[in-house]
Amino acid sequence: MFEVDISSFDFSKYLIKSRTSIEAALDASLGPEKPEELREAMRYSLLAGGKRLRPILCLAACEFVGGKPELALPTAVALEMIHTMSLIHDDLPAMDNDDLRRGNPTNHKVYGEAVAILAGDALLTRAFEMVSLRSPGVPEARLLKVVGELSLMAGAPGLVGGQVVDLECEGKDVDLETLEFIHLHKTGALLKACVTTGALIGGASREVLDSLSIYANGIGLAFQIIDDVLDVTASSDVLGKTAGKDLLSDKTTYPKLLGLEESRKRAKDLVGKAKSALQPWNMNAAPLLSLADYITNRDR
Ligand code: GRG
Repeated sequence: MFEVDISSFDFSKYLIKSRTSIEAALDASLGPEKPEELREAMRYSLLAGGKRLRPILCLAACEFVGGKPELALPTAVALEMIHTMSLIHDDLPAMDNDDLRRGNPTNHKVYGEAVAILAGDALLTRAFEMVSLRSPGVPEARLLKVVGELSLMAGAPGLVGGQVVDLECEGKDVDLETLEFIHLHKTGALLKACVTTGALIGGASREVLDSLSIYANGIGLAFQIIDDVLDVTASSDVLGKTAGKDLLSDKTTYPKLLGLEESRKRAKDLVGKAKSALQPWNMNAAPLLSLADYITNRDR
């Protein structure tokens, strides 16, 4: 089997370079919207920092299949817009009711609930505009597939469905199977969309897409397990969001069901399997392999 040596890959440099191009594209993506308050509310959350893991994954998947990452940049921006929209709505009083996000007061604390909901709506719809109308140089047939993938992963079969089950389960005893369903939909679906859309733009074959789906499912679940672990072990200052929130809202999490050590081990195993799915392909795998490790080693 083909083994990829990533020891000479400078991942820190890669992260800085990717984040720099993503921040510039995010900044340029919000035009002179009217009214001003909507524009401000959209910019407030979209440009508030964050790890930018989703757009980076999209660019890395495009590179993996031999595509030019700059062609995937508008879709990478779209993914960050959908993610940011989901955070704004998740923080609302009707959902997680949180005051702190990315180290700042949440959107509705600054702009009020109505504008926060509408800023989320505007980011979600702008995401589809980025793909369908603002992706020069990408064949339309590929863009159509990307739109389809984003619709599925963000909607009822993905994020929205996962969030509904998550809310329904608050305060109830939840088994591992239900918890895995929540994590794979609420968090994993969008991470999967990052990988598949980047690969679609790069022109991936069905076989490569299948391997990338296995990779994406593994890192998606591992990402949320580590999120559960960090909720217990990290401070609000480091996380930029309220720590200890899961215990407070009586949520079932991996640490609650399996303990911290077993949760960490499970995330590590998932990442190992995710990386193995890429091994058969003699492609530009160093960024995706390093991103998988980053998911389990991160502290925020
Ligand atoms: C997308 C149509 C549509 C609706 C949204 C509110 C909702 C439905 C879903 C909630 C999804 C949610 C907030 C899942 C949690 C995902 C998660 C672990 C977020 C934290 O991601 P990080 O750590 O955050 O990557 P940063 O700030 O670094 O980007």
